[in-house]
Amino acid sequence: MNIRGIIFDLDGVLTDTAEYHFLSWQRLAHELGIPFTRDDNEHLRGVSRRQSLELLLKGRVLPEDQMQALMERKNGYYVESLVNITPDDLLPGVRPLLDELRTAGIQTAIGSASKNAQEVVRRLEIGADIDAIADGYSVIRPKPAPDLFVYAAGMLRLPVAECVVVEDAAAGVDAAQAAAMKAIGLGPVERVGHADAVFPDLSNVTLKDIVEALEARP
Ligand code: B16
Ligand code: MG
Repeated sequence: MNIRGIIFDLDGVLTDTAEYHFLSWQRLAHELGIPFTRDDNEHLRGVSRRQSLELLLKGRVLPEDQMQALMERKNGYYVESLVNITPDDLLPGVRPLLDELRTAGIQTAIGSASKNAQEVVRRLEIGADIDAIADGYSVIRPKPAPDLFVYAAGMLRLPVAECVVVEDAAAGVDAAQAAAMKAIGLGPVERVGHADAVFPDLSNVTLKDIVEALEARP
């Protein structure tokens, strides 16, 4: 395939903001008297803010104004923690891969469910390496709907068939495939084994590795 664009998920792919999401949801859960563990947090990987709250509430249904207030409270805690993010928080392999893609003339985008993606990109200081950001404000339907990645490809002005998605969440891999894009899954096969190619993370992963891994799949 002729790869002209790579669309990266943010949390779990370029950086690990999952810990900050965890601490923020845990603080909220504690205030509400609801148990919330690291295992519970794994189920929130790549999941939208609203769906995360619904999972945290374990089926309890609250009036809409209370849902909004709880999402805002959690986001306040999360935003407070973003001051800790520096370029050192780029996950292993990200910096060299972004440099290689820039040299190779491959376009790059972010396709993140987060409404805080712009701020995280700013703090990671990768704005100059990324050609387009599709985030939690870009589309209505969250992953696994294909919308966010189709939107990102549109921002790059590339056909979906020439874009590859890199994702750490099962719903993100589903979204890429629903958008008719090849998906690189990062993490355990139990989570992302349905991707077109799987790596543990981006450490030492080159453009050639990505192309060869995708070509190796029938
Ligand atoms: P926010 P990604 C996702 O980021 C996170 O993995 C997920 O835990 C979070 O709930 C979601 O963004 C929304 O984030 O509350 O900041 O809008 O993996 O899609 O980059
Ligand atoms: Mg993710």
